Amino acid sequence: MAVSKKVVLTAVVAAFAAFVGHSYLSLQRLMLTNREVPVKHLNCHYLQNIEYGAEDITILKDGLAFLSTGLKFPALPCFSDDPGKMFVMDLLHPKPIPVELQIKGELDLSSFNPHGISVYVDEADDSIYLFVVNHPQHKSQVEVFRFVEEDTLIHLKTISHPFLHSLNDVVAVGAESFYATNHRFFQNDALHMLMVILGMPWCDVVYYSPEEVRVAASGIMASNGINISPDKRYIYVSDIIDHEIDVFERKDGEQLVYIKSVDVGSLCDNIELDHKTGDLWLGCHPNINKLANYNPKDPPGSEIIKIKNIHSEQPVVSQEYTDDGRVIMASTVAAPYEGKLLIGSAFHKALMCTLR
Ligand SMILES: [Ca+2]
Ligand SMILES: [Ca+2]
Ligand SMILES: [Ca+2]
Repeated sequence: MAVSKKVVLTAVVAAFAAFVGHSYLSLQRLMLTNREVPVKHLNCHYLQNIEYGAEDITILKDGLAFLSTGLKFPALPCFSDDPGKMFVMDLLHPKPIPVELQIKGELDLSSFNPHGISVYVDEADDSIYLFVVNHPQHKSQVEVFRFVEEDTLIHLKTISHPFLHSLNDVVAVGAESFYATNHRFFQNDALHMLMVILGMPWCDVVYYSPEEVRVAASGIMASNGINISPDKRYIYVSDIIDHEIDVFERKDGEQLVYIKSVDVGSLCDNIELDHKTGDLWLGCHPNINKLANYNPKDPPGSEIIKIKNIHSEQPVVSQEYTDDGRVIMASTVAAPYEGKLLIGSAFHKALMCTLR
C-alpha cells in the first residue's frame, strides 16, 4: 500500500513538473521571450505633446490623424496619473503638431482611458464619427463621438454590452455599427493564463449595431487590432499571441467568413491601412516578455511590419522599422500617409518618420 501511494505521488509530482515545464516553454514561445531584433531605423522625430503613449492612431484620407493617448492597462507600465486624452493632427500642415481634442457632453473625463480607435466618415454629409474603446475603472465600453470644428469631439453615446467584455480595438462600419475585438475570454487572470498556455483559441470579434449584437468571428487566441480594407470587403484581425493576421470576408448581413491567416513572426497589435495600396501596417512587440516585465535597463523594443498583397497567394511580409527601445518602446501602431509614417506606443512617445 505504502509503495503504491509512493508511486501515485511520484506520478503526480512528475505530471505537475511536466506541466510546469511545458507551460514555461509555451509561454516563452508565445511571448518570443528570447527574440532580439537588429535595429533598423528610419528618419524620424518625436511628436510634440505625446509623452505617455499613443496606443492607437488612425489617419483619414484628407490627412487628419487621430491619436488615443495615456492608456492605463493592467500589467503595462504607465508614467502619468492623468486621465487619457484624444489628440488630432493635420498631416498636411508643414509642421504637424498634435492638438488635444476638447470633449463636450456627458462623458466622465476624470476616468477616460482610451485604447483602440476607429473613424467612420458618413459620405452622405461628410460627418466624422470617432469610435473609442474606453476602460473607465478597467471596464470595457465604446464611446462614440462626432468630430466638429478643428479641435472638438461631441460625445454622442456610450455602448456597453456583456459581449463587449474585454475590448481592445474597434472598427466602425457605420455611424452606429462596428466590429470590436475581445482580447481575452476569462476575466480571471489564472484561468486566462491557463487558456493561453493550453493554446485555446477562444477569443472573438463581436458585431454591434443598435438592432443586433453577436459574435461575428471566433477561434482566435487573442484578438487585438482590427481594421477594414479600403474597398470595405475584408476585415483584418491581429491574433497577437498566435503571431498572425487573420483575414475575413464581409458577407451580406455583416457575416464574417474566415479566409486565411498570414504569419508575421511578431506580436502585432494595431493594424492600419495604406488608403491607396491597401498594404497593412502593423505596430508590433518583438518580444512581449520585456513589456510584461518592464525593466528600463532592458526596455521593450518596437517593430513595424508591412504586409503587401495580403490577398494574393504570396503576401510579402517585411520589417520596415525596428528599435531596441532606446528610441521608442513598445510600438502598438504604425499609420502611413503619403510617404510619412506615424508610430505610436503603449506608454511611451510617438514618432513621425519619412518613408521616402
Ligand atoms: Ca484601431
Ligand atoms: Ca490564430
Ligand atoms: Ca491594441
